[in-house]
Amino acid sequence: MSELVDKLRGSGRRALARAMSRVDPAGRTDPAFEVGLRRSTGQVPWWGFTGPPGVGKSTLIDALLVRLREQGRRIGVVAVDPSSARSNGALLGDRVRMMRHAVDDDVFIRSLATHGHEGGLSDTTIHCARLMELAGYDPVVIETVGVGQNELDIASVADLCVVVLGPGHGDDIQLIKAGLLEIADMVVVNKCDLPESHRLLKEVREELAGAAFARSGGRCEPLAEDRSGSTTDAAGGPQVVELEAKSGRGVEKLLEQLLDLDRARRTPEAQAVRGERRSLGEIRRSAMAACGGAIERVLTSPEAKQWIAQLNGGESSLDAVVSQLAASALAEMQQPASDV
Ligand SMILES: Nc1nc2c(ncn2[C@@H]2O[C@H](COP(=O)(O)OP(=O)(O)OP(=O)(O)O)[C@@H](O)[C@H]2O)c(=O)[nH]1
Ligand SMILES: [Mg+2]
Repeated sequence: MSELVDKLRGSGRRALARAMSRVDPAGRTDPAFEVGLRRSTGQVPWWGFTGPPGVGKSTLIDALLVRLREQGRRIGVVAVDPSSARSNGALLGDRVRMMRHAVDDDVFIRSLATHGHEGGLSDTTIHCARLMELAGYDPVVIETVGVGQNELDIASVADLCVVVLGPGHGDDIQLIKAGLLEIADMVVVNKCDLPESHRLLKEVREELAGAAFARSGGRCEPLAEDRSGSTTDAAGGPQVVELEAKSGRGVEKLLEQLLDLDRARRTPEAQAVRGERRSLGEIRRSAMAACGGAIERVLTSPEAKQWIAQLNGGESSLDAVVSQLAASALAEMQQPASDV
């Protein structure tokens, strides 16, 4: 397996596409391959773009791709779609948006459906990003749709989080309230060619000012204008960038800021933090999935019927039933896979 990992190092798109087909969407990737991949990656910061559907994430990434290609960079893009909420047509949308790069050997775009993974991110996303890194794509960009609290998962995977918002997407304010801004290294307000963007910008800045006020323990920290013209709060909050992805206005400046952040995240210290954070996220996601699956299986067993009757008849407390369930689920998880 490690030879396969070695072969992929700096490989072309055909080899990479073949390797990706080995990454099982159900998450049962060969453990030795997975270990080899993990050991051989982690140097490249991954750039995450998240935000409501249709806000312009793919258009923005496409515009960044053009500029990164001019700098001679090879870029990998993983576009994740929550399959439950979207049609196949929409999934194709990301590719269409970035179609002009399809013939470019140095841009690799992979669209992934999430197959019910609540966080929108699955092990497959991470494996694909690792494969791209191994094949020499740098940066690796991950696009996810911010549809709710679970989307905050991107923060455990990406090293640099760009939250994209836009006027006319009614759920923006809810997302802001749901903590989306907290995971942002940068907040992009896109579609600033539309007049309604002023209101959104105002709301975002107010929310960030409120968060900065809370962080500083109640001192008033005014929003400061940095040298590139975007605003940042003095208490270390994210920068707010005004953008028109479609016309390209503001993209150059955003890229400069992204590259600055990217450089800062290539130190050995940042790499160590990244490794720990990714591993914690992977363990958490896998363990949650395994526990959830085992609990569901036990709940449909004859044993569970007894517990339900006992609870219903007032013979057991809920705590007692949950303890029994947990013990049975644990035993289930510890059985060899062939016994399950
Ligand atoms: N007016 C305006 N429209 C834009 C701008 N950027 C993108 N759009 C349009 O917004 C629509 C959605 O763009 P996408 O890039 O597909 O948005 P997305 O966030 O990737 O969408 P999903 O992947 O489906 O969530 C398209 O019709 C774009 O042309 C902009 O700066 N101004
Ligand atoms: Mg998109």
